[in-house]
Amino acid sequence: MKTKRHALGLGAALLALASGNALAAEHEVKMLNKGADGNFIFEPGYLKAAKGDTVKFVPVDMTHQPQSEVAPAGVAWKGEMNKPFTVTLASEGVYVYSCLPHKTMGMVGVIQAGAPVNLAAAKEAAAGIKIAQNKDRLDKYLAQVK
Ligand SMILES: [Cu+2]
Repeated sequence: MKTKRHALGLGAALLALASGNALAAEHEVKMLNKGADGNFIFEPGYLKAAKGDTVKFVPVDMTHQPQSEVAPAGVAWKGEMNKPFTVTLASEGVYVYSCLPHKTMGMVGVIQAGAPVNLAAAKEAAAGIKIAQNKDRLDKYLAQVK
């Protein structure tokens, strides 16, 4: 997992620390035809982040399109095919998302922003997602939410 902090001068960083402001991180999730754990997959499939962080979906391979399945506070989002897409994790909780054309192939992912305040509802909604292949992936990702 690659996490990139915004570049700040030391003075600004110290000021931010002194004032108690956490620096928002930008995370990357790759959209791949073939990954370390199988075909048609997001990497990382489970991502731990903080509220206020951003997640950039990177179209390493083509024909992928990220979309939310479950989001805290019901905030839905949808990227465009073959384009980088950035989501701000405005609400704390568990986000479950999928790739529109490859959802049934198990191209799904989980993002945890801060505390998993909606975990029970997220698990229930995730169980309703129709996945034909790589059925264990989503459960594996959700099991990492702590
Ligand atoms: Cu896809």
